[in-house]
Amino acid sequence: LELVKRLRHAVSKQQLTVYYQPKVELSSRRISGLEALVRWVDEDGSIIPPDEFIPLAEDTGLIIPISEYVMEEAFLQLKQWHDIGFEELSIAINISGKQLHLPELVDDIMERVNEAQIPPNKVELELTEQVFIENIQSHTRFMHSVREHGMSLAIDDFGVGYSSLSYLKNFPVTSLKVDRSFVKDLPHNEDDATITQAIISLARNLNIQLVAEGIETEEQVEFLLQRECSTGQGFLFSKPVPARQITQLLQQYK
Ligand code: G
Ligand code: G
Ligand code: MN
Ligand code: NA
Repeated sequence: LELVKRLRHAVSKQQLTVYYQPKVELSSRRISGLEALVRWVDEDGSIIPPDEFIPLAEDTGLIIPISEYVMEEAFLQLKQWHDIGFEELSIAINISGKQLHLPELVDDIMERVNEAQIPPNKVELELTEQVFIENIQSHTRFMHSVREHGMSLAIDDFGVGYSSLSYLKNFPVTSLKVDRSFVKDLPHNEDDATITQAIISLARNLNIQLVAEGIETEEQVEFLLQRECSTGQGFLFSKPVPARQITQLLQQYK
């Protein structure tokens, strides 16, 4: 309960901030997009990671103002990056299952996208597998509406949930993010190599883009490139960092 109080306070006192982690084109190492990841900066300046407060925020409804803050911040930041010459960049926003019950969610997102004057096709929403498994009609409607507005839809942490591959066929998904647990022990762990290979083939055959998460070594990049997985994210390229560090990275690679 104490934590709820502190979180409520943090939201109202604007102690939240957004970090960004690059999504990288593996062959060229160019940054193609950024994932927005919320951080809580406590009174003493220490950073509280989302794992420690997102579940609580979901249970208390605080996820709604938090998500509104993250989107507003991230969309305005993307607009700035577009304006300084990086028009191709996209932004990915994590959306929790709890938010999908809001009937106005897509309209609310689109209003913010339009206000920030960014093209909807540069916005990607990341949903975890759980959302697909629940198979609630409102979720299906949400996903179709997202696509009709021209935004992209990714399945985050792919492969760790109770996967039914049928949802890849039934939902209008544009990309899959291979969970980092499969990438961690590549290329040496044979089971992980087999699973990753299978996900790559699946995505290719279904015409869905693939992003490998948690890339930390050059060997992993080599493995993925040989199997034609073209995009990745991970500490090898950059940890999640504040916007100004992303601007520096962008200018370095230009
Ligand atoms: O940034 P980090 O890797 O610690 O993130 C941990 C988890 O918190 C990730 O699974 C991510 O999806 C989730 N998360 C981070 N930022 C947000 C956010 O703005 N909204 C939601 N719903 N989840 C987030
Ligand atoms: O579930 P989601 O993918 O949204 O979570 C992103 C989280 O994964 C972030 O909190 C980020 O810190 C973490 N992450 C990103 N890249 C790496 C990596 O290369 N290694 C590890 N261990 N964690 C990573
Ligand atoms: Mn994510
Ligand atoms: Na993930």
